[in-house]
Parts: sequence; C-alpha cells; structure tokens
Amino acid sequence: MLTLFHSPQSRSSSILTLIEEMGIQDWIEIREVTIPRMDGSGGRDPSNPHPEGKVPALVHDGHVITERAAIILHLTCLFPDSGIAPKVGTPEWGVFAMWMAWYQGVLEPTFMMEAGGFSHPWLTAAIRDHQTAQVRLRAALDQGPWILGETYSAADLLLHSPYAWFPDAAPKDPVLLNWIERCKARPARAKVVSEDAERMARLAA
Ligand SMILES: N[C@@H](CCC(=O)N[C@@H](CS)C(=O)NCC(=O)O)C(=O)O
Repeated sequence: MLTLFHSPQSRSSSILTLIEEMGIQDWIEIREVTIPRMDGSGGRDPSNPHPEGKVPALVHDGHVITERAAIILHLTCLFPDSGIAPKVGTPEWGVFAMWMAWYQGVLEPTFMMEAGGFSHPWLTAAIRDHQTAQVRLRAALDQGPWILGETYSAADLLLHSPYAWFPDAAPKDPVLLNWIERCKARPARAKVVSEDAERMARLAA
C-alpha cells in the first residue's frame, strides 16, 4: 500500500534514510527507477509515477505524494511512534512542520541560487539568501544540539542533506559543520550510502 520510488544517490536517498531511522522498512516497498543524470546517463523511467519523472515519489493507496518535506510529514504522521518527529497537534509539531516548509521554500532555493551564482532582488526580498538562511540554522543549533533541541529528528535529516551532498558548499561555521558531521554519522545514513553504492554499481554494470 506504500511504495517509494527511489533512484540511488539522489534526493530519494534521504527518504530511504528516514525509513531506516523510523524502522518502518516492512511497511514500504522500494521500487528502483532511473532518472536523467548530470553525466548524461540514465533517463526518465516510464514506471515512475512522479508527474515530473523525479524522485522521490511515495505512492499511498494510489495517491502520489512528491516533495521530500511532504513525504517526511506524511510518513511521520502515519507512524507516530517512530520517535523522529514531535506528536501531531503539539506546538512542537508546528515548529517541525515549519522547518519542513522552510527547507523547501528557503534553504534549498537559496543554497541553489548561491551555488549557481544567481541573485535577483525579487528573490532576495522573498527568501533572502543562503548566508541569512545559515544564520537561522546556527541560531537553532545554538539552542540544540539538534534543530528541534535535545533530540535528533527528521528536521536534521532533511536540513543537513544538501551539505552532505556538496561538502564544498557547506558553511564554514564550526557549529554547523559539527552538526553536519553528526547527521552524516548516523548508522541509518551509512547503511543507505552503502546500499546505494551497490545499486549504482549494478546500474553501471
Ligand atoms: N523538490 C523535489 C526535488 C526532487 C528532485 O529534483 N529530484 C532529482 C533527483 S536528486 C530528480 O529526480 N531529478 C531527475 C529529473 O530532474 O528529471 C524534492 O525535494 O523532492
């Protein structure tokens, strides 16, 4: 009833990590699909239900759910005892949902703009810039040690992810760097990194 469409070493890898962290592997079928890769390999997979051919896509009883933040919110609500998100309906859950939306609406876009050397006054007015986003991350971690406080959560999993992929673009701030390393050291992530390497090797063979 729950199927995750995954392509190795992509944004769907963080959803696989989430599934590991939550211990809900038995409830979700993983289907591997291809996507077009920057090196020209791969290609859109006709079996992928994502309307844009991307990953991740989660299908729940025929309903297609895309966007990592939405998938994380959905899975943590479906499996509330996983210990990786606050209880729905609490103020803490509101803060958790805020970070999910902030990631999609601010952190990743400003990260991409900076990486691409792009700036526009309309965008700066609406979402500021990556420097400003990092100041907000730092302020959260100063209360930390994790984004939501005492406990590692799916907010850490999502928010650290671009820096794990692109270490050269990671902030030079020691508090942020320490947080990124702690997120990267999670056993669930190490397992997915290793399984993804095998998937990539199969694809290349
Ligand atoms: N905003 C989406 C982005 C998904 C996305 O861009 N996924 C990439 C892989 S990292 C993809 O599938 N690219 C294939 C394509 O652009 O066709 C999310 O966070 O889920």
